[in-house]
Amino acid sequence: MTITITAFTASPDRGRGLARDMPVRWALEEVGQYYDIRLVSFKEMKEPAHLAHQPFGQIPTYEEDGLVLFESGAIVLHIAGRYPGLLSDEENARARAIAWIFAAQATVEPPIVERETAGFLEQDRVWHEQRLPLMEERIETRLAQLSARLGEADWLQGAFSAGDLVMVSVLRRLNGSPLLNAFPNLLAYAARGEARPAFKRAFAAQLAVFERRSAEV
Ligand code: GTB
Repeated sequence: MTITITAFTASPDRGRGLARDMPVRWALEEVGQYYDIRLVSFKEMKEPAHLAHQPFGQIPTYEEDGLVLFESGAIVLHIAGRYPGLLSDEENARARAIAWIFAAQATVEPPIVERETAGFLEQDRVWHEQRLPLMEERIETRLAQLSARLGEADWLQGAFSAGDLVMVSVLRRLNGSPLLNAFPNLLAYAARGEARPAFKRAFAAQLAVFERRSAEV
């Protein structure tokens, strides 16, 4: 059965590939699985049909053979477990690569999202200016720790894995930011991820949605 995933009809990232359908697309491209996309508007995301698939009214979702999944990390893990190419066959290496999926979304990403959200929603608050350096410090701490662990290696756990795919997806949220630019090995790591043919195909596919939509409106 064809895999179907959901993505924004009109992504607020304007084709930059920062929404969370991107790691799912990328994972499917890495393992060579064809997929269909169902585009959903902000309104449709909050309606019962979509909520039955994603209880929080968000994208992405994933459907395959009667399985409906949500949470981009869980979806990438499922793809990596089901199809070869994103997780080692060696048990310990596999477990450690999975740990990096969790580290990316549960440890590195939260301060990045906190600052992003504050930028969107709290800029007019009197305390925003005071809070900003604290938020940036938390991001810097995580990046410094990640940078120290990666060192001069190409990937976090031996060969490229689902852990790298999710970690690079998280770092991309800081594209162009001095916070990321301060860590040349992380910049090079993210660039290595973006240079992968599977990433390029996934990026082009989401960009095509944005361009088609822009031509229509
Ligand atoms: N933990 C969930 C997962 O990983 O799947 C989080 C899913 C999520 O945050 N989805 C967002 C969403 O559906 C889109 S990706 N938001 C609509 C809503 O909550 O009503 C997050 C995102 C959105 C926009 C940008 N951007 O514009 O750059 C980047 C990332």
